[in-house]
Amino acid sequence: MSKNESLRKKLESKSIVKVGGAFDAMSAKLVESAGFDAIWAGSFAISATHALPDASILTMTEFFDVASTMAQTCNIPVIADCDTGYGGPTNVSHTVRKFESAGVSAICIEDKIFPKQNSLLKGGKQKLISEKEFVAKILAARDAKINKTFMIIARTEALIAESGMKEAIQRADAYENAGADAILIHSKKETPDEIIEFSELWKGNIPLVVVPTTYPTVSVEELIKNKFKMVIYANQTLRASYLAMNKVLKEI
Ligand code: SPV
Ligand code: MG
Repeated sequence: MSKNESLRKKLESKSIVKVGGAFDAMSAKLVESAGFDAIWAGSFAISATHALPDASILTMTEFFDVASTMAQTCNIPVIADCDTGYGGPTNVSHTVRKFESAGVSAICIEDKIFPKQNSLLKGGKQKLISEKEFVAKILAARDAKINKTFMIIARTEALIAESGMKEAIQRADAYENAGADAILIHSKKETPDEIIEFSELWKGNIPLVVVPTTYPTVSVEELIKNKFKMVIYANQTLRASYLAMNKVLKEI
């Protein structure tokens, strides 16, 4: 079974798919050895390893090099965080072709303006592109994939941008109708209330994904109870390595 098929199968058969964030092949291997279902090649962590902020500064090729090395070295699926898709629909088409042919199993693109700022940045300016513009990116992504098992995860930042629950639901519907294979609903709140409200109101039929960085105490059971099918622990390996390296270096 291909890694793409295994990700699809896990989404169907498991109560929830657990994804661990990584920033290079070594951290990705550690995520794999720890028993996670898939690897998140996160833009925050990969930018940080270049001593850069998560603000659309690295190029698509730089993110691609990291994700493709992970895909070459790991036996579990890699999900690449492709930010805003590195441009318009044509850039998204090219991105899908590159990442899919390198053995990455899914890309995630988000509905913010380029250049974007990290969703959790204190005082960050979070601006969305229009629903119509983002739908055009999803259509381009859907049409560019060669194998139907490759996944396009559409991430709405409507709650991050404080555009309201109604806007988040409407966008998730539009993205599903455009051909997204999953919806990532992101929140910067310190409790899961907002994403739980979203899951109660949204009547979509594709898997719902969360990144509980600001509400890390939410239990997997609570996520399962609220119909979430994938949870991404986005930058734990980065934080762990930063703390460990700092400690060891200071002790020398
Ligand atoms: C990342 O890990 O790059 C993400 C998740 O996109 S977050 O940092 O929460 O925006
Ligand atoms: Mg990111």
